Amino acid sequence: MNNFSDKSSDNETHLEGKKFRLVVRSAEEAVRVIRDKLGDDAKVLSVRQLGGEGLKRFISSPKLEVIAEVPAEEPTTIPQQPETSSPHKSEVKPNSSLSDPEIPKSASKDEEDGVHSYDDNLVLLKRSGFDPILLRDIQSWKQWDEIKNKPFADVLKEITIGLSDRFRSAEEKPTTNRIALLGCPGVGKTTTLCKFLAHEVFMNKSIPSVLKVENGIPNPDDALRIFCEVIGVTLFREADSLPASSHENPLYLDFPGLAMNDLNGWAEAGHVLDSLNVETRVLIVNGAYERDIIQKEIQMARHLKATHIAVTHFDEITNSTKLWPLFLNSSLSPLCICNGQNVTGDFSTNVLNQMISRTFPEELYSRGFSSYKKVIS
Ligand SMILES: Nc1nc2c(ncn2[C@@H]2O[C@H](COP(=O)(O)OP(=O)(O)OP(=O)(O)O)[C@@H](O)[C@H]2O)c(=O)[nH]1
Ligand SMILES: [Mg+2]
Repeated sequence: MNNFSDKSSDNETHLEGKKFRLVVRSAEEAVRVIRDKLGDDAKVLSVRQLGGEGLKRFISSPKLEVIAEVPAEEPTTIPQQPETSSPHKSEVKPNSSLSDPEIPKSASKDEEDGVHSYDDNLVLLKRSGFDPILLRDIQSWKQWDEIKNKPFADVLKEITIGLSDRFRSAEEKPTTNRIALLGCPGVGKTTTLCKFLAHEVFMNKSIPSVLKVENGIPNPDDALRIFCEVIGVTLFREADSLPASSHENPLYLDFPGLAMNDLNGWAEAGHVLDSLNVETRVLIVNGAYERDIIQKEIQMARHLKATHIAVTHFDEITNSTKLWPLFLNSSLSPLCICNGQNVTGDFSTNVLNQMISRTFPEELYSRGFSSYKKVIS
């Protein structure tokens, strides 16, 4: 990785195909430095906040680390991704966050022999922390009778295929130019909004705006205000003066937390969204919460006609299998998964890959299930 401070700007032919790291205090500074030093073709690969995690930490010392690349004219090798995370680039990796299953000795022997009974397979899945409701759903699949007595590696493969097919066959609702992020207090709405803003500004090169809605509930905005200043986004507090929204100028709406049992509050938020012509209504849920709570949030979100769902705190989840039934059985389109507090990254819109990568513990994969990668590529 190169650093600007090490480079002389008159050496431009040597810049091609290289990556550069710069630390800036604003998006405007980043754009200027990249254009002046690297030229118009340079692309931003990733942006990360420096100085601690979370919005609150960000405001004490707002600095951004930007990784930019000058494309090679004829690239001969695939450029390496920087270490910082970038949306849409999630890789499928086995998960090690679920508790390791205590695999019965007899099962290991069976597996060596390639022989498995139906019961052994279920025991292995249960012991690995596999969600009981998901397991029940899977047992109701038409092809389960064929799958269930296969060797364990094949059972995992078939489950991966079955889940992926069901995920893909659900209707994928496109997003519109006005996007509201809604949900219970403290679930990560504003942090997720900031991640989208950073992605719009740096990756999509669009000019988003933000409307902060109060709706009778206080919605303090110091952190959001400073973040918007740093990345050059206008923050509106009144709907009267909003600019027209378009693909290049999307509008994001930051709502205060809606109390779980306050049905009127959810319905009222829905009316506000109707009056502002906001069609994309994203329910933000904390994936680390109990399934019943998330289920209740999904029910409440019907009162404001939510269209999409985004899951935060995926980094803190020990068992993501509970999320499958929520994704597959609610009518909300999965929009993104958030993996941490970093307000400029740590999220991916490739929800399927994220889910598959956390569905089975590594221990299960390592038991001879080498072909799973081919299934979801
Ligand atoms: N580990 C982790 N923390 C997160 C994630 N998303 C948000 N947080 C943290 O969760 C806390 C709440 O985040 P906010 O974005 O302020 O939540 P909010 O829903 O806007 O909260 P209210 O506006 O008060 O309702 C902050 O400490 C965030 O840093 C995530 O994906 N992973
Ligand atoms: Mg908030």
